[in-house]
Amino acid sequence: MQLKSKLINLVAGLGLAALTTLAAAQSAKPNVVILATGGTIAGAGASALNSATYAAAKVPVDKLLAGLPELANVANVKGEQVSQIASESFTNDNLMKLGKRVSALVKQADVDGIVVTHGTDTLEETAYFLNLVIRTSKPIVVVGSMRPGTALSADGALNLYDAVSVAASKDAAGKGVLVTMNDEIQSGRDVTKKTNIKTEAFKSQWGPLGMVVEGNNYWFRAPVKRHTLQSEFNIDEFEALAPVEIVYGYGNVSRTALDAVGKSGIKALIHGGTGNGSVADRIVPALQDVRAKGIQVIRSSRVPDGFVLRNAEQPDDKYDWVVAHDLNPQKARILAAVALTKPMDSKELQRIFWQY
Ligand code: DAS
Repeated sequence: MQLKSKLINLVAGLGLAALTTLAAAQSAKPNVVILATGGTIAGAGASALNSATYAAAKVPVDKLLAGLPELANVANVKGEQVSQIASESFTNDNLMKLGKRVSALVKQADVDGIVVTHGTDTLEETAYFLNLVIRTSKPIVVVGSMRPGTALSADGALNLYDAVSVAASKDAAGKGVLVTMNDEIQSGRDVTKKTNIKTEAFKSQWGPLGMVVEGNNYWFRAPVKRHTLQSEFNIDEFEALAPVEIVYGYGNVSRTALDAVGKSGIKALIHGGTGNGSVADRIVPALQDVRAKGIQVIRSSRVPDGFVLRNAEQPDDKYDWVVAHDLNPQKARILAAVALTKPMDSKELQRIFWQY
């Protein structure tokens, strides 16, 4: 009888020790929350050969995490399904709902980092939005994939592992919102989807901030524009983004689209011009009419790289227009939509475009 009770005590003791060790190991690991929104990273195709033909936003976050047990090596992860959509269908309401959740989570002492899984089509817009309005130095990493998890050489699993690894890293704090795609760590402000059909799709004209390889971060530069804790914008202080639309410049362009958009109740119009933000001579009066209605006019460019010079292609001082600096039209829309949640004149808006 004595031997039996000794054996039971021994096993109980060993079990307790193992549990204590496990608990200690878990408490030693950072806590990362994964907010899933949909996209290809949650996509599924009919066969392994369908790397480009598939349905996005099908796999729930719990299944994504269950398929990647290696995440437990780097962090204690929890998943939340914020939405399940292809990101080309994102709206300002989707951005606000996601941003409010991120803002609430980063205030929690038991949250060390956030990962947002997202479609790649508008990933750059969401990453820039969070970069502007979330007041935290904790790492926030937005991640997607160019191929569904069902495809040969799918990129989602490693992109997600990299995202969690970076979000769990102390050295990723204070660098603004980050994007991990294809082994690179990009700035959420600078990165854009440059290619629409290969895994090396995301680039910044100013280069990545660094790389992540086998769970280790290698940093080579840091952002200089204002973000997160240094931002004057805070998602806790507004409930909706300002309405802003984009019109493009091209040969033979007419003012039809611009006139229609100018009547839609917007607060700013982004002109994605040719070259250095050039405006066709027949479009200048149309933009002046828009400005005369009190709508801000912001000159961006359809050309991927470079930046729009103020008073170069157009007399911005004279017309009371703003230039988008190096921001492409879709990023300029995000900044204007955030900035114009507050009343301001074009001089103040131009300062914001220089600083963010
Ligand atoms: N339609 C794309 C999107 O959801 C799929 C993707 O690349 O994520 O953004």
